[in-house]
Amino acid sequence: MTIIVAEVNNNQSILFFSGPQWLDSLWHDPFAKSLGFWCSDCIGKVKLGSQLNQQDFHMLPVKYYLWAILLAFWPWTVIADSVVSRYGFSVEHVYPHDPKAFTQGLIFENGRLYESTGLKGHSSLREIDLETGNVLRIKNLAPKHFAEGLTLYKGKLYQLTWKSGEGFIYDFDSFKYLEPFVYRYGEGRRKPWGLTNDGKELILSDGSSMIYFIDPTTHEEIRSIIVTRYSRELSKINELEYIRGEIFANVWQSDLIIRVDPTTGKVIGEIDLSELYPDRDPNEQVLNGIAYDRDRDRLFVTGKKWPKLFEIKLYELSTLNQREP
Ligand SMILES: [Ca+2]
Repeated sequence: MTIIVAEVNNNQSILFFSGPQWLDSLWHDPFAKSLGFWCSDCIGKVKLGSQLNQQDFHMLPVKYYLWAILLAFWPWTVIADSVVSRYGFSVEHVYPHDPKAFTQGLIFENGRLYESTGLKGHSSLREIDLETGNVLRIKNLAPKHFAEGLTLYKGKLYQLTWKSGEGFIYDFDSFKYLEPFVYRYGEGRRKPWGLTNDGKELILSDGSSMIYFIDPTTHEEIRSIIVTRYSRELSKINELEYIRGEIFANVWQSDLIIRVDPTTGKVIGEIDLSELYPDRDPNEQVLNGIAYDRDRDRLFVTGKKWPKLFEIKLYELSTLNQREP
């Protein structure tokens, strides 16, 4: 049997195969850009676009066979309520964005964008005119800092740094530095990535599958969730935006934005943005940066060193309720 895996729009996948074998199970992992399959006498996981011959199946690691056994006894009724809605998008407006800005945090407030840019020697806090992309105000960080996520909570801007051990809190109106944002969440080494808030607590990611809820005053961790997609942990959670009761999140090096239930950590929706800016450098110019205009219900997205920032509108494509592990 030969299987050829192709990918068409919106992560829809097509399998072409010769031979009479019936595929008993098929699951698609867009984050690994792979397809898993399980047929009457085979089990495997292949990258999209690849070609496999039957003899390759016997070369697959033992763990896939163990996975097959697990799948056979998987309690499908438990998964039945794990529904991930899929969203398409339309581009409403395209705005200029500084192609040197290594976007790590992005928010929208009072008609303007506020951005945290990363990389040592290039890290900054910026106020940006949406229409022109012009930087209206900038606070450059010391070269030793690598800035990360950004959020606005009760008149104060909270900006993370990746490895400096603490972040910065500024007065929103004056950009004046007020005090450090002390990292007290989690355990062990703390290297935060993304930041947002729900009006009560700061919400922080660190590149793992964890999302932490933090008291804005004491900086103590209140609770945490583990992001899961079809009961599997999903890591590399990056830039965040709290939007109408959900956490929207970039997943590092992925073209998908996930929508996470803040109570359970379950992925309840995903937006495929692979067609948004296809001309980018796939290694460096990764999708990162979500901002929301509450007053006009506008959603803005961009990426690291993207020359453009997009206002997009979402529409529901379908609801997946696959028999996925
Ligand atoms: Ca954001």
